[in-house]
Amino acid sequence: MELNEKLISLSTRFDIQLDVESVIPIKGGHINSSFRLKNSISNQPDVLLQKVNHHVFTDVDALMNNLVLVTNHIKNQKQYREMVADIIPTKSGEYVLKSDGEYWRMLEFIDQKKAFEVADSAEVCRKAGFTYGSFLKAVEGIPISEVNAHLPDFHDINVRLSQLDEALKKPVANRLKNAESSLQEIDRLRDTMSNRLKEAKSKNMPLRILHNDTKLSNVLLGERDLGTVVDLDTVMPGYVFFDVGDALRSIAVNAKEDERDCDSIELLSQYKQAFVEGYLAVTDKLLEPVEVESLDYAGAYMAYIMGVRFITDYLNGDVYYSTSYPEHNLVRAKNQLKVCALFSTQ
Ligand code: GN1
Ligand code: MG
Repeated sequence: MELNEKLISLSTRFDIQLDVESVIPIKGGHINSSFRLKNSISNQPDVLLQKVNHHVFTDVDALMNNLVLVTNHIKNQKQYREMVADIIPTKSGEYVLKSDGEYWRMLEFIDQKKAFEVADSAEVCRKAGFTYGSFLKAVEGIPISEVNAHLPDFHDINVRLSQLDEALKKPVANRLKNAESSLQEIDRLRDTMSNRLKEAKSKNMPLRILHNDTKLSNVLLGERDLGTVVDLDTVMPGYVFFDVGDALRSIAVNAKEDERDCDSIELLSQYKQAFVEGYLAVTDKLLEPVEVESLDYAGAYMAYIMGVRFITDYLNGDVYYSTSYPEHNLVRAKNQLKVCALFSTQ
């Protein structure tokens, strides 16, 4: 069956009035496949149909439990309602459709707000900070024990470094040499980064319910300060500097994460400041001093972890992230290590 035909046929299994006018693939994500289905029925929203990558998300039910839990909790708070998209269940009342060994879900498509790859003003950064900060606040009432850590140790640098060490034992032919300078940079910062995590643990930094993929393009912004947070696949417990750092590595730089020309990458301190201001405007009463202190190294830590993850996947032969050309993961790794260096020396 042709792809569009398949998508239209899958869409009929969901509980919504839908007459598909066209299918638009959504680019940008490295893991799931996403499609906007334009709806020709008036007063009915367009929808987002997504195939959840169950090779990466090996426990789709645990992921979906988190998504439903967090979405319902946020929707029940009037002031935050528009911060998440509606989940559209199947006609038999399930949140995920299992079909031919694949996992499909449907969400409301938000078209009144806009996603940014790279920030173009401090205002965008402030609103992104305000929205991600509001997310942290809005999920406060959920007992953390109810949230599944379905990708364990997701932002644990020691685990990521040991995955790199594993990859180094059997790298794909000819790739080790190209990775050399990145590996040296990773070694140089190894102890510093791993100490960050050690410190967080020893200082009893609280674990909170995080988004865990807070890049700029995962927040949709409009006129109001509060935007909509998308891609809730990695909602899991973690330390607040994971979310702030992940946001800063994309918000406070002038380039995309796969910009090849590393010399052109610059840190934009006014953007960093605007994001943090927006974030703290909502969370300052919530955060403990040890968490506020951690924001200083958040960007460096998360850019480092991305550098480690990208180079690991490069050495493994691009088995995790989708890539558009053979050196794509290497380019991403060098880029993120440059961003890390910029954050570390500022
Ligand atoms: C992946 O879902 P997507 O493509 O936005 C990854 C994130 C990385 C990101 C790098 C489950 O996110 O951790 O930060 O790529 N998600 C997973 O852009 O590994
Ligand atoms: Mg994601």
